[in-house]
Amino acid sequence: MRQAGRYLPEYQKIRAEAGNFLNLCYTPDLAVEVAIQPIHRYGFDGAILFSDILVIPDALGRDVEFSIREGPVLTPLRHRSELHQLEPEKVTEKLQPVYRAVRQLAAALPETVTLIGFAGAPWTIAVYMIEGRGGGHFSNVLNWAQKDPDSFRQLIQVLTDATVLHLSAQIEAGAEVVQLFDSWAGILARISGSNNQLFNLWCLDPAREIVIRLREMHPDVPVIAFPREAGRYLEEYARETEAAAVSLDSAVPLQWAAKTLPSRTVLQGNLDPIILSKGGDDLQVQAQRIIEALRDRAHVFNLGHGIRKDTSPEYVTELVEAVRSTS
Ligand code: 1CP
Repeated sequence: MRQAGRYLPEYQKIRAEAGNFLNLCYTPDLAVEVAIQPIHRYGFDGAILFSDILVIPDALGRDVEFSIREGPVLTPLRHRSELHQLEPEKVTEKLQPVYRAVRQLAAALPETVTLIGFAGAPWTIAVYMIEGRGGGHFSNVLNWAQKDPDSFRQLIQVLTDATVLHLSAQIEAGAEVVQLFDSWAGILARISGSNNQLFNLWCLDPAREIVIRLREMHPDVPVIAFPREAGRYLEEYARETEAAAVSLDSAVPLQWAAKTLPSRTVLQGNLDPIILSKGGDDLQVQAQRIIEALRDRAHVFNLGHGIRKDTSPEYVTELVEAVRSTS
């Protein structure tokens, strides 16, 4: 999950200097510096590239801004007539600074630290592009997907192609693992009820296409997939996408996951970021519970979602010590 960011004073300082968030993402020296800060502070085994999932809509020519108070804001895409303006094959040209950052980061990190590249999954990016932001009722994106599935498919295909190109370029620049964030998969899981059709069409199928196309180009690079709040669709998702690893949100019951998810799938995640932000004995207890529940599985210790900005950096130190002392 996110490592850098607003909970770290050293990040705040660089963020203030950079002014605009996308500026930070597109200035390799600064992006490398903020990606390395948590590695220096905590000695994590993996470093995630400093960037954002919304560089894809930005590179596709949509207006994207990051407001300190509201988070990301985009000019909403509401008409199928606008789709022809989106050119996925141009994305890697615009995102060259991101690949330069990956290259510099790969050179700067200790050899033992794994470099993780990432992108948003097509459904989640479509949510931001159509709604113009992350929260709300999601009625525009759901209406479009259900009432005009042909043009919605066109959008998802543009985003699938752009994602494959973007992840492949990160791998060529030095990313050793890539993670696909489907942060809003839960909307589809909830409305799918007993019929998984919408979830499969817009979440599972594009993820499978991305995993398979990347594997053809880069057979040794694992893909971690994170369909947040996919609930009971997680088993089918893990099986059908063939992702090397799945990230578990904090609502996934671990005994169920350990027993049900394919044995070849590496499991990651699950610690509730709220528990980390509170620290104390409960943090120790919950970390042990996760390690214990996944003892017989290949497991990457991680959070169930991004770190909260009210998290004290000291609690992260305590968590790293607790995990290192038992595993
Ligand atoms: O260490 C890191 O921070 C790694 C880089 C990283 C990653 C992996 C950032 C930087 N963002 C992300 C992923 C990301 N971005 C996701 C997927 C993971 C998740 O679900 O959290 C999503 C949904 C976004 C979109 C986004 N960008 C949000 C969430 C808004 C919402 O709708 O809930 C926010 C707040 C941002 C801004 C952002 N991106 C990254 C940082 C450090 C920040 C905060 C920027 C700031 O104000 O300084």
